[in-house]
Amino acid sequence: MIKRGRFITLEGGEGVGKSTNVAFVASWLKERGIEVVRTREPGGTPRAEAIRGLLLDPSFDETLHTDAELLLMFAARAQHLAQKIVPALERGAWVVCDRFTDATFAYQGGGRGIESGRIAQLEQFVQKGLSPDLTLLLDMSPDAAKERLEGRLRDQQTQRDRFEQEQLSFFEAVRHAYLERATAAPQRFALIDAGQALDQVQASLAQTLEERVTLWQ
Ligand code: Z5A
Repeated sequence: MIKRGRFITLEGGEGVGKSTNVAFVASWLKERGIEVVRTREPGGTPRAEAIRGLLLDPSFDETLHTDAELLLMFAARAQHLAQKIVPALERGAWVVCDRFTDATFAYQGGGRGIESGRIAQLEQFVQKGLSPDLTLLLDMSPDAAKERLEGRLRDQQTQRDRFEQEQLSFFEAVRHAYLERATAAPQRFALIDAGQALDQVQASLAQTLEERVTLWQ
């Protein structure tokens, strides 16, 4: 049997520190001699990034239908899997991805109210059984995460994207859906308290990686 690389995802609501900690996880693995491909969703390849642009752009004078949003997420994912994730795993590299299908269950399922069975059908169609080996769920109150994000939006003077314009109740539903998924698959998920100071968050991530990576090698 071909030994494939491991697939690690980081998940959580907006502003919980996924981008910051994807970099931390990737360098932790590289320091141990592992080839790492760092990527994100929606996006990760030029065409999938173009779909990301469509999904996040708040400037259209037309609402995006929830089914169209769901299908675009999976269209980007199909491209990302075919062009980047699967080839990397097959050559033995490890993939560290900022968001994946748990985000679809949380945002399009929990947030938008799409029935999870319909999302699971697309998951099966697009992923054909491939799923992450480990999902690091960065969890904190959406209220506190929003404050962090406000600081960043102020510093970088960037506009809110289509998701960042949602109300707090939307992000509370997203958090609830993530926690339900973590409870349903405790062997895949590791729950990290993202409300702690960054060095404590990264100490928790390092401890989780130490435990899991040792098991895999
Ligand atoms: N989406 C979806 O609906 N369905 C799907 O299937 C997928 C995605 C895949 C784009 O994702 C949107 O797509 C997303 C869900 C939707 N929208 N939302 N919300 P994204 O991942 O690009 O968007 P995001 O979650 O909004 O990412 P973000 O704003 O970049 O947040 P983050 O990556 O989690 O946080 P960060 O940039 O690492 O940190 C935020 C700030 O906090 C920054 O200034 C850090 O320096 C600071 N920070 C980080 N950690 C700490 C700690 N521990 N203490 C204090 N400050 C900290």
